[in-house]
Amino acid sequence: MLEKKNIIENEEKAVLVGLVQKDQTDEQVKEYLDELAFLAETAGAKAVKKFYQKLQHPDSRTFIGKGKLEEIRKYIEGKDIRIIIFDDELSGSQITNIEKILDVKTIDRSDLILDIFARRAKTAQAKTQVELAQYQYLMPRLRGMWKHLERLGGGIGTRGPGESEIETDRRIARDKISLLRKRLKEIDKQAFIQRKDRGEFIRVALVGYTNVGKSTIMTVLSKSEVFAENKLFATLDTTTRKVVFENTPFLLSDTVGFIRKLPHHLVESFKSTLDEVREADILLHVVDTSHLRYEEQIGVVNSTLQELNVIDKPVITVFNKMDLYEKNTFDPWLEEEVRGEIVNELKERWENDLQGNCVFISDTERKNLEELRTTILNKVRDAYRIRYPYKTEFLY
Ligand SMILES: Nc1nc2c(ncn2[C@@H]2O[C@H](COP(=O)(O)OP(=O)(O)OP(=O)(O)O)[C@@H](O)[C@H]2O)c(=O)[nH]1
Ligand SMILES: [Mg+2]
Repeated sequence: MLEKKNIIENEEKAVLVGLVQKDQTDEQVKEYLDELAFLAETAGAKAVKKFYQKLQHPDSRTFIGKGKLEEIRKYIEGKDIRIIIFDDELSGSQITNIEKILDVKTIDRSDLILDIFARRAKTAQAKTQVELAQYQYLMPRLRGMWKHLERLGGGIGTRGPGESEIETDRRIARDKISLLRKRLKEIDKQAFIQRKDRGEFIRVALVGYTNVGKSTIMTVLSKSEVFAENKLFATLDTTTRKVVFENTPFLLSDTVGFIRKLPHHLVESFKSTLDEVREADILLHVVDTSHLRYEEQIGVVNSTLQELNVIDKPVITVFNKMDLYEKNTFDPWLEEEVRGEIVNELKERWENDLQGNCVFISDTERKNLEELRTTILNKVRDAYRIRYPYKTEFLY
């Protein structure tokens, strides 16, 4: 029973559902659903329709209202819709109640993100971390899962699950969780020893929302190929390269991207992958300036860093994808001069806000990379000076 497989099959058609709660605008939730569609696509599904509803508070039984559920049921009737994806976390009983009405597999955002992470995990560390998060997520939802199977007639025959079967599953899940924790501890120990071997180099870590261009920047700066693609969570494992700018060496690390509402268990279990960020001397916070909600993404990254207890580190904010920003923002006929003014205004605003600790670049078009290199080099040298006030060989 407790076997995990990918929840989404290739090209499965999906319907997305979002809730506009108090303090949220329709616009916001529509964009959240666009992001959810991107997540679904990354997992291999195809979003064919989005529903959203305004409610002060989610319905405790079915999350959205009965009327809206009925509307969705009517829509999917006779269509080949295989999966319903909610943008918010659902409880086990909410999933059961919704599935009872819609008769289609229902999952939530956390489920989807966990599924993507599970597909993308390559190293033993990433695999163990994801599996741990999956079991933790599953624990409080076991009862709902049995009911689901019972209704679909799969796996357990016609008889419903007894308490003892659910209890057995709970025990298996608990054992599995403690086993995975132990395994992770072993892996962490080895990783810690490896990191210590890296000696006295200053460490710089790339952080940011998913798909902003961290791996692309890593490739450009380290002159070695790092996997990048236009999908979410292309990177799960930390990659570290030694980079030398003008005789000054340092270590540059590429890390897993963040996203809003990252499942809590995932942040927990990815803590060791994120040690690289915690132990870094300098952070390069990469931003996708072309994204409509880039300011909100900056906020998500900052609060995730806080959750990880990463505070008080020097940060260089790298406003990336300036090419795409200009393409999206400006009409083709707009004069060069006006464009320049608008871009300058944006730059000035952020330079004021961030006390000059920012750079505006396009890494695919190789724009302003020299400025980025100089900014990093200066910060790295500052860090060496603070750490080794009497040593100069690192600096020149
Ligand atoms: N137009 C444009 N596209 C860019 C730029 N930088 C990166 N991209 C594209 O953005 C997509 C994501 O890039 P990645 O480097 O994989 O992003 P990432 O931040 O490492 O993403 P995750 O590992 O998934 O968190 C790729 O398709 C890149 O080609 C840029 O300056 N301009
Ligand atoms: Mg990446």
